[in-house]
Amino acid sequence: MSEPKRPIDLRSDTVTKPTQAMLRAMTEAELGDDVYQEDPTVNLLEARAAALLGKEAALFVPTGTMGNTIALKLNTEHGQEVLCETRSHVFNYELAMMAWFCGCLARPVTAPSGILTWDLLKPHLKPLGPHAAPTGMISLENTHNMAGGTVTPVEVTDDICRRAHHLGLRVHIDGARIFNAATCLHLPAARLAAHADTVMFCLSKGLCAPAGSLVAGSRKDMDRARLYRKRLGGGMRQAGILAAAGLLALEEMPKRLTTDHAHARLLAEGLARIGGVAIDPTSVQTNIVIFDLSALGLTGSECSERLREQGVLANAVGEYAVRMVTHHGVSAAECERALAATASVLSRYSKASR
Ligand code: TLP
Repeated sequence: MSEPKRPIDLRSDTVTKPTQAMLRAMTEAELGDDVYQEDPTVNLLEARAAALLGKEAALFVPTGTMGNTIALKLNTEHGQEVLCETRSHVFNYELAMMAWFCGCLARPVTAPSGILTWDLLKPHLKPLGPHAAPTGMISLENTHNMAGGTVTPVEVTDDICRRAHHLGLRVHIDGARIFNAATCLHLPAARLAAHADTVMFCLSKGLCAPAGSLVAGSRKDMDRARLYRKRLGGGMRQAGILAAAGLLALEEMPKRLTTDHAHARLLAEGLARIGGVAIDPTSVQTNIVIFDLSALGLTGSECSERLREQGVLANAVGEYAVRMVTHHGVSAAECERALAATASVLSRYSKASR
């Protein structure tokens, strides 16, 4: 009997597994108690991350959500508003942590392609008034996940930072996938975050580490961040086991992200050829492909179910939208197979909708 084929998992780049080299490094890592700041591997990772992001210091945190929460807390006071994009992760996917932990209200601003500009933000800026909560900060997302992995041009980020600072407002970048953005722009990640006050990036997405993210910023902010991390229960002990994988993730993995981006383009171009699928392949800049099925009257969750039966995993991300994310664990051949499965599933609906 032939082995059943493993599913092609396009749900997210979070499903990536550590490489053999990472697993080896994890068993060999030098360890200490990181709450005492005595884990040499964590210390090394934090120094390396700070250097790569061009900041004075960085802090290792278990998740991107905790990193964003800490950064938002550093940049705001209770009772302020946080300007963020309508589809942003900090607004929709972090269990209202900006309200729960930071005491702030999100002020969502809709941007085409998820790319906020000063012109879009400006009408929403507010001083303290008898009725209005003042704007405390701006949170950007680069790449923008739910806008389809779009990349903010560096001039746009610079402009927002410069004008925000002029008004005394701080800027955070949710750079969960900042290395994908840097790869797309052919720029170092440090350049993308050059003028932001804080930046968070994840090791556990396209970079394949099993867990962990980093927040980077000024030394003073990172000292405070360490206390917030402890309050949130994120003070890990021999975390060097994870940091060892993180160091390799930073060393080895950014250079292979172009492959994920090429695979995403391949998926997008194939999807665009399937009748009833709405997607502009030229808008796919990184490793995230979001397509719309409203012309077929097929919901995202139904499509996801039908694809699962064909051995393809993809998440619904809207009533009629489905997301496919490429990563280290999927080859070009598997993308082709996923496309064939999608075409086969959707052909039933295109007939039904005629
Ligand atoms: N994104 C996950 C889901 O939570 C949606 C995914 O599968 O894409 N910022 C951005 C832009 C993210 O995409 C994510 C995770 C996070 C922050 C949070 O990271 P974790 O999952 O480590 O808390």
